[in-house]
Amino acid sequence: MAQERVREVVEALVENLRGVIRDKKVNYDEFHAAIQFLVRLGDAKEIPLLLAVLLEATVDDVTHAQTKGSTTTIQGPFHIPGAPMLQAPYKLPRRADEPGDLLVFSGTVHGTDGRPLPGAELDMWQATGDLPGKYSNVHPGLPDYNLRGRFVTDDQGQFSVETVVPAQYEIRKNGPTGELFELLGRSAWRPAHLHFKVSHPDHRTLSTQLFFNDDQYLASDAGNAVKPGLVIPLVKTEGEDPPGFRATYDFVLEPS
Ligand code: MBD
Ligand code: FE
Repeated sequence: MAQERVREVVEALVENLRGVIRDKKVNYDEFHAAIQFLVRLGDAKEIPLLLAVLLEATVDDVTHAQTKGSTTTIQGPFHIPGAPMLQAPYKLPRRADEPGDLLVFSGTVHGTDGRPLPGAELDMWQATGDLPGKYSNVHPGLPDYNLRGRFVTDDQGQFSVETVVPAQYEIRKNGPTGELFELLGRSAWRPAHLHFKVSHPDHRTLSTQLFFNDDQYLASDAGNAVKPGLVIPLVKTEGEDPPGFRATYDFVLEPS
């Protein structure tokens, strides 16, 4: 980052924080409690989590206000680069006894000019189907890259991937972020969601999430990530064994 820019942003940040100290007459006990909180946050490795839920939606807003592509939303703290490249027919890696209902998620990727984009890469990750949802490589007890994978669109710009319906996610209660939410009287729950980074040469990479109709946490997402265009129906598949769900979405990338 250019030194000039670091100065500009850090000076504004410090000036704003000093303003809060003056306005609220923050005292020494409170100052030391804030330091302790930040130390605990770091020790618990929750700095990415807290910044994602408190601030990332605003970064998304200022970055993507003018986008002509699909609705974006926050990437969140749990993306892991280098997820397995899948071979068709695509199936996110999952355990033999993976809990949850089967989900076939399909759709297309196209440009803002309406042309399909063959060879677009979708990097997809999600929580498990048991409540509250858990992420591999984050929460213990799951195989590496469970429910994480990358795959590409076919020559029609289409894709289809088999996975399970994710469960709603709750920020853990026994960590600094969960304790802060409790103190603020805020819900620590996120509605069930699928995460995506969609990329293609000469196009802007799209980071987004998809949610499902009728989720009880859509209006109170702890991550502040829900936007109207990102809520899709889960359609029950009739007469299939085992029974499951289908969902579809068409991603639109803008040229870079
Ligand atoms: C998540 O799963 C998530 O996606 C975000 C943004 C914050 C906390 C947990
Ligand atoms: Fe998530």
